[in-house]
Amino acid sequence: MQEFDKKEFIKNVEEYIGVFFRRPIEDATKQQVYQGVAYTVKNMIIDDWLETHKAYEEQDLKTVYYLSMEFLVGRALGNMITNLKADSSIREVLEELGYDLENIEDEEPDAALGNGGLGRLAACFLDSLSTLGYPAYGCGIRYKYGMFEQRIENGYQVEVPDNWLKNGNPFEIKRSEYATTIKFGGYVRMIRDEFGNDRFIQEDYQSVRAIPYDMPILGYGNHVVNTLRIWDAEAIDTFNLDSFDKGEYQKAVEQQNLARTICEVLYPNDNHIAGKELRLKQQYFFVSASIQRAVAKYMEAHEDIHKLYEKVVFQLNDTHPTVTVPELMRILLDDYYLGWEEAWEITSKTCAYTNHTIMSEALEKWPIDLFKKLLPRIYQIVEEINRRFIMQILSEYPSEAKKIEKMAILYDGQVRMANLAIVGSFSVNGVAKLHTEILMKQELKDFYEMFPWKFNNKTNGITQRRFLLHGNPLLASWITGKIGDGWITDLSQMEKLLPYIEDEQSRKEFMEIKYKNKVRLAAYIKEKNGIIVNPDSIFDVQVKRLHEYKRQLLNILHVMYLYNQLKSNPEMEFYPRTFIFGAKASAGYERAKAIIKLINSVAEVVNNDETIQDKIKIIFIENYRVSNAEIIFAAADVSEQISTASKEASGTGNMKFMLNGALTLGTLDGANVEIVEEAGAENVFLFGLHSDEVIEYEQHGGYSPRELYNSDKDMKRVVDQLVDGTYSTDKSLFATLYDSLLAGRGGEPADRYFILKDFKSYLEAQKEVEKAYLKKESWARAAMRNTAKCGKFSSDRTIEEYVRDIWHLNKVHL
Ligand code: DL6
Repeated sequence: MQEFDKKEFIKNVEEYIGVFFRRPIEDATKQQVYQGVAYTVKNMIIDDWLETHKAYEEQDLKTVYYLSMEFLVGRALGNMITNLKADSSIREVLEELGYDLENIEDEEPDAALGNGGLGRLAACFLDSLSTLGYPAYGCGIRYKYGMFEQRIENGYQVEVPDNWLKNGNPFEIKRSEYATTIKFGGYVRMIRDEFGNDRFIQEDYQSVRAIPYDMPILGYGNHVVNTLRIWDAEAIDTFNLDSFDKGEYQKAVEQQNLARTICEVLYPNDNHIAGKELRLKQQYFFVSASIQRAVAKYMEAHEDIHKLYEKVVFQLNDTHPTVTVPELMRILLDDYYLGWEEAWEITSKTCAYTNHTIMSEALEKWPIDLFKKLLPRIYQIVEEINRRFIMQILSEYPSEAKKIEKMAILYDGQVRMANLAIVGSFSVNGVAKLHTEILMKQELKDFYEMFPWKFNNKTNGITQRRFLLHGNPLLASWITGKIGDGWITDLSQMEKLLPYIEDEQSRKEFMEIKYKNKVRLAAYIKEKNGIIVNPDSIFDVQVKRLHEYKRQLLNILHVMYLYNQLKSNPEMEFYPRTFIFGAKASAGYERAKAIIKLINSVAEVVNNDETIQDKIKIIFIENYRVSNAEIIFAAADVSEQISTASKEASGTGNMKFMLNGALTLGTLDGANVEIVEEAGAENVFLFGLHSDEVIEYEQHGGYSPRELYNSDKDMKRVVDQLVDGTYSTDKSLFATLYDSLLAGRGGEPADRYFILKDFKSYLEAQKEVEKAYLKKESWARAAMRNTAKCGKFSSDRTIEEYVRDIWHLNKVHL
């Protein structure tokens, strides 16, 4: 990266626009200017990208391959400009050309290659790895269609395909030279080679070509550029006459179709596994391509495959890439002709697994028949891993037959991916203290007893560069003015803000910035929703995927309750509140979609009821995604983190709100527990059952929500309003939600997520929020304290812990 040269920059932008669009810049569309700027910015980092990789090779550094089905990177341009520290120079140049940087950034579609927290975590990790100077590849899939675009029509969610590549992607580079072949199906034949050894070969398979596209991941101001490598599929044999003649026409067509479908679309399920064959194909496709390439790259510079783990570590982001374990075994056994024990030693010293959920519907299991048909050689290897593992269980626990039932990899006609991941990895981590504890004490108890040394916790984190420096420039520069810019790469320095909490002027400035950010969000809402919201009201925000365990239903039931109160007592003391929601529901998740419709139906009634004088506004932000998230976090007063205790593994939105000075209203779940530890319980609003209480109820068949409902008239009223026509002329519209609270379904207990159980305590906590907000000075203190104490939640800290305890990487010297 050279010094910023304004003339050169303009010349480059003009040249790109000329070459690509045959237009002078004056006539270019905004999209064309964006492309010109994006190519120019990429050009500014190309040399650093090359230099970084040269240095990795020269210094022979160990590399982490972060294998993930999802990378929710969002937009790249703004982030690169931030990390290049070129924000003000480029902003100035664009202004001279008559453009506003934000407007140009808005031309870039989000790279929405992920659902929610898991994918965004992967993106934050890449940012931190580069900023800290550690060698890393993100390995994933180049979905043609990412997370769907959400439109709200008549209050309903409508899914529109996200054609994010329609204008091309200026930041990617196709690397055809690293294409690899991936085989599916067929059968495995054993042959005896010339040295008398048994070899396994796959025959009569279908194959596709995996082609990598590389995207640069730039560190902050340090010239380090790592790579996000996403794989696309291409057909190997297009119609060749040869296969046509041999009657293999059908096969050629099938191979084409396979290539066309494999990377077509991201499965839009969060914490829920659809179990479709195509999904398993996607998993094996990107894993096999990434592992083959990683091993080949290692062997280009090293001689001894036995030492692979000294230079390579594969981190499995949830169970989705678990086929890494048998795939690496396959490569070592079949391509490098190693014996089982030596192959296993290498594999189990190279793979590490992160668990991101305990939700049973998210635990991956594949029917053996499907697995075997699609991946016959991989299945054979899994069978052998399982056989040996069962022997080990039998020898360690000779009198505990139950252990096999619980721990076997192959059981009851299924391949249990978490079990395979644990057995094949040297490290198993959870993503927040509480989550890891639950894994060790409950969900994975037997594995923990058998392999205690594998288990560890790595509390999630987020990158302050995107979610403060880029997303909240006003606050970022105020902080830098007070404590210097060290926080950008060392978030623990935020503690230096603590003394300013006692300074009245600083508190005033801090809250003025919050107010301006609320005005910015209000303008966005006015533009997108056509609704005017009052920036003086409390901005109470819940943005995240829609899932019953995240309890958006609890939130809206509380709003319905408040509305009832105001209607029956218009003069009651009430501080105006704007309830802001943003959430996508999986396309097939009926109850989640009904909750979206309910929020919008309540909004329709309440927002248009003049008698309540705008005291409550309800806003549903359409198409919640990384780019609009940045402005939402900056504007929030209250951060709703209200999942049923024990269900949210960590949460990361909670950290982004805290960073931006919002106060958490939450349960003691996931990383909220650690937020309380850092911010102090007096600066957080807690309510609800604790995780051990929830688990206790679950183990003993739940509780009786109907009793509660019958004994609490306010609760009864809001629950009844789901089906009495208050919010819909069609009284059956929300019956599914009513039933979920009171009746349950198909063996599922009523109120599985303890919404009614926690209702009263949530109402009380909400009342506390209102009271606290009225005390302006102490609210400002608490808000500042949240920002000042968020140091722990930087993904830089998380990555340093992964490096220290799991990956053992060294920093590059440039
Ligand atoms: O670890 C990242 C993120 C956590 O913050 C969330 O609490 C958790 O729900 C999420 N887990 C998943 C599990 N996925 N599947 N499938 O998305 O991980």
